[in-house]
Amino acid sequence: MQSDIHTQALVSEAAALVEGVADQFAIEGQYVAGEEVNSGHINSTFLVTFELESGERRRYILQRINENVFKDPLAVMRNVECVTSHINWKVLRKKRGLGGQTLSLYPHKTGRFYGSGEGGGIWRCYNYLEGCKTYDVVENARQAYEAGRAFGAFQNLVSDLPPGEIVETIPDFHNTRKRFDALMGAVEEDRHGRVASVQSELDFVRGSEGIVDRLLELVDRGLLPLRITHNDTKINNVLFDQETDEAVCVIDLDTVMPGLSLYDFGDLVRTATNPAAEDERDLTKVKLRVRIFESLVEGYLASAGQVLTEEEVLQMAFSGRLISLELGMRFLTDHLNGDEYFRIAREGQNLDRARTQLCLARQIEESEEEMKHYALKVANAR
Ligand code: GN1
Ligand code: MG
Repeated sequence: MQSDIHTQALVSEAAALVEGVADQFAIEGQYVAGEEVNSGHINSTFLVTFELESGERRRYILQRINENVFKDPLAVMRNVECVTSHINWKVLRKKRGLGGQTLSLYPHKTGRFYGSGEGGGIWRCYNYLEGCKTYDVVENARQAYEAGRAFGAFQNLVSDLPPGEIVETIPDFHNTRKRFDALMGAVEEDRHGRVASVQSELDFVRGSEGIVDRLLELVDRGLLPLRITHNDTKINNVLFDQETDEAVCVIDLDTVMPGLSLYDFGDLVRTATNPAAEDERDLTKVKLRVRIFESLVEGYLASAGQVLTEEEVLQMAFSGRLISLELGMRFLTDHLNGDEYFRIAREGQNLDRARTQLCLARQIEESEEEMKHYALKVANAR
């Protein structure tokens, strides 16, 4: 389950494209190799190696932003620049304890932190943090604590950024009412004739309609604050130190936008508590591990506890259920629409993903009260 980084060789056309783009960034040395990174459902990601005159090799991450998903990639870049600069400044000047290493963007020859590639697209280049690894599945409570602490620290680090600096690059990204309505629209259209085969999934979603407005209503009533949040807090967006297994930093900042801390915590619950792959076909493997949830709470509150309100703590358990339902709805919508949003490697993959998410949402519902009390207990003990 654990990996340094999974890559695959590039075919010659892609190799030439990647080399051409890499050469336009202010990277020291000569380009020597490029590989594709197999993770993430949205952007195209490459690991590139440069060699210095001394023979030392250094690696970088080159990414092309998916413009089908991010309609305004320059706005994405402005958000990412703002957040990386702010965090770098803070880690250097004030809060060394919150993580020694951070992501940095490299300048492009145009003087910006991005450039366009042959054939279009907006590309950017990050440092590759050596000595780190990611997990698709959390193996133990300590890793969960570390992941919680890392995303809590992120929340803490960006908590004083002026909200006006960060724009909403994907409108209503976590709006669960709109996600519900989009699914119902896809059912109505049934463009690929797939609705008949997903009735039990749809029954579950319809039966859950009562919860899709819950956080939105709390926002309307002024009980939940809008913050700057990460919005894509899957467990494999945390880098762990290969030797100590401590969390080093969080990556994938494209969806940093105004949002709710609960969307971040909920997505962490969704991806960390379940020991099965997101696209697992054997649903008996999908499990809510309550012990992992508890460690996520402990880690998250340890680093973000002082910025969170009581209502945010009260909804931590619910947020895991809601975000699992949300992703269930998103994957199911995409399956019905013919897989146009999430990249797939096999037919039916988005349906499999939807099923695991709905299965997890159901299990969280069963343990929600117990989980809620645990979060309150940890918060009150602080
Ligand atoms: C997408 O590409 P990746 O893995 O970083 C998606 C997230 C989903 C996730 C599900 C911009 O993230 O919202 O939670 O897949 N990103 C976008 O695995 O839609
Ligand atoms: Mg992402």
